[in-house]
Amino acid sequence: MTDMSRHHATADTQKTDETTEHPVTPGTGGELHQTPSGDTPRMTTAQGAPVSDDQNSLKAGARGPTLMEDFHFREKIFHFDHERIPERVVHARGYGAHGYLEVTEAIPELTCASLFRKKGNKVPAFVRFSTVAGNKGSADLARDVRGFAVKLYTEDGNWDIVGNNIPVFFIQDAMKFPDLIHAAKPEPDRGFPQAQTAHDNFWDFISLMPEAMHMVMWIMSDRAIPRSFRFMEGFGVHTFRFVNAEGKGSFVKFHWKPKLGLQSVTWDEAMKIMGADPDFHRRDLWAAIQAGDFPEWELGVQVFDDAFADALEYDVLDATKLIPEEQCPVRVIGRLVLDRVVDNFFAETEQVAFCTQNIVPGVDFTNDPLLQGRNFSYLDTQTKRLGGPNFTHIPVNAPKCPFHHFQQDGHMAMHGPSGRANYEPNSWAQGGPRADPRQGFQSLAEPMEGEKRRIRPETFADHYSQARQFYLSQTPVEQAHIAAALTFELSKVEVEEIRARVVSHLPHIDKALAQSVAEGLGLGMPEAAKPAKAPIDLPLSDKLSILKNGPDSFGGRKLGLLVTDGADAKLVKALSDAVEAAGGMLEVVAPKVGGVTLSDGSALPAQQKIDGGPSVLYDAVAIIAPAEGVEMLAAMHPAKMFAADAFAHAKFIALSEPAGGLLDAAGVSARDDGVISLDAPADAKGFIKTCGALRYWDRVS
Ligand code: HDE
Repeated sequence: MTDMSRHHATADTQKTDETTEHPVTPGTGGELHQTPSGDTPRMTTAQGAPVSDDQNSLKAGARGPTLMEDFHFREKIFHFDHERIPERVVHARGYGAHGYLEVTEAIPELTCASLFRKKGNKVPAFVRFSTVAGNKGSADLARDVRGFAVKLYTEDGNWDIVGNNIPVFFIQDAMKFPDLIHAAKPEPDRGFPQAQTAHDNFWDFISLMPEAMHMVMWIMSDRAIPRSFRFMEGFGVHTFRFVNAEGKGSFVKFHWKPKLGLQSVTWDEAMKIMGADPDFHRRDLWAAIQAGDFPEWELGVQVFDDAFADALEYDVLDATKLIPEEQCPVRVIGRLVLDRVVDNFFAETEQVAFCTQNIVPGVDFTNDPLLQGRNFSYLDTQTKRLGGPNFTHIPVNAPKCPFHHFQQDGHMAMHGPSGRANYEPNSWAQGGPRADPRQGFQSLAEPMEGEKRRIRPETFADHYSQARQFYLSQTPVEQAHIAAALTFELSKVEVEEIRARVVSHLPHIDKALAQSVAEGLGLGMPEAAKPAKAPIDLPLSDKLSILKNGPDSFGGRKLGLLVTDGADAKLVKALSDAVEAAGGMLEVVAPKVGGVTLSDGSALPAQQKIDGGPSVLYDAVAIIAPAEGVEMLAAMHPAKMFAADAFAHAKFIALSEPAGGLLDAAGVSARDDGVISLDAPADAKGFIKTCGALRYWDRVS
């Protein structure tokens, strides 16, 4: 890498936002031609030859043909032609960052993983968040599961926990994954719709796969439209094994809990954010890390034994089921902090290769048929995507511990075994690495028996009980969002039988939900589907709700402040101080991006011009403007939408004395406890404290 950094722009030069002055000399064709100066390196070809002119190809005469011998031109175009690699078949759109995992509680009694031997152990981590269905260029706010893939570079090798922000999955057996994904992705004849499940193929498949019903409740909930990666949970989904030094195994489920609490947006906001800022989530992560506001999650584990597993009403090998935290508490054993953005998106985020089979001594798989299938898929897909078996030579994928093996050659081999020995056993003095029966990876010595058959176990047959448990554990607002999402999605389905077939599953979850969706679709209530196993009532779990687990803090959240010339400087300052004190962020929105002149004559720069900064981009809004300013805003459609949307999306709104006029102009005559007057600077602190509730849900419930 040091060699390469001589030739490439360094991380520092890439990240600087300052411009530099280059001496400009006229090129032969009269174009601007920049020459090296100061710290600017001299441009070279990829082979290192210095380049004299990067504007003009080599020609026979000023107006003559381009010459084949122009190696700089040919190399430049050739490389450009090869810039793309296949995008991930799922999870194509994603965003990654570096950080670390620190162990906060040693658990040697549970696992011999070296990482968990001592409190305070710290290993580097790379995390990539993603959506599933959309392509690389799709919008961040699509209704979808979010990938939450974590690579831990431990001293015993790389450990990948390739999870999601939803703790269950659609299907029980990996055999159905290609069908699920084909059904969710754009329909094959027409190539649309992009990044959404609101179409016939998806719901046709779902309606015929009742095992998906639990996951359907989650993806129709606000979990599928998170406010930011920073405010979502992560789950390993499958049941894994911990294995301790005595070879004793226990079951384990992995959880990531965001320090800033959970938060989602509403569907109407999601749709508008997709237009206003399709990069909303990646921009948020980048900005938070660059501001030193490092996102953090707790690593928690649910650990249990065979007796606990056997006593459950369902099978812990079934990935469509979870274990409620009330039944098996999450024990926090570490913290994950993301503190560094990537130097290069392609080299790191695009080329990172997560593999579920990357585990370390002390961790093991279970027989979950979905996990077993994934263990084949990830290695296979990386070979296709990254062009060969040497993807572990790419820095983001390479272990950071010493590694020695006899694998060699292949495309793009960066290193190989040195010396004569490239096989084992051998009798050479420098004979290379040897397996270590004591320290090497040991699988849990789990007894196996049974007939060789293609079969789904009986213990996987209950498809509705946990869907019901999830739905009934939500607040009324959240339940209403699930009903609205189902109605929205099924309204995009053209074939009525498919809509009806989906609705026929809902009475097993909740009769009122089924009724509400049927009514929303203008559909008579269809006969209920015949369940493989009759659902039962399970205890409710508050931990399954987002709103019951809100942060009660504005920390990490963003206030949109709409101002005009003449806005009260003292109010603006008080508000800005209150946001800062709460650990939040403030973005100024104004009629012009150049900003405004405040009442005391000082200049306040804006980050957004009003039509580029709609209120959907903010967690709460404030409008501070004098009477003339309000009059001006009232005549501007984006300003009226700013106010009307903030109100419709149940946001807290602070208004300086005449600013209520903008709400009136936007057709919002109602006022409630979520609309707060900002009469004096002293009111600012109280407003931001109130914003800790994130939304004034009473307005819409
Ligand atoms: Fe994946 N999945 N998956 N998946 N998955 C991929 O690997 C697959 C499943 C998940 O940021 C692919 O590198 C199969 C569950 C994440 O790079 C591929 C099955 C969960 C990511 C693949 C599943 C996930 C992937 C595509 C059913 C949550 C993105 C590109 C048996 C626990 C990782 C790639 C990143 C990516 C296969 C089901 C999470 C094709 C066969 C369940 C977060 O290998």
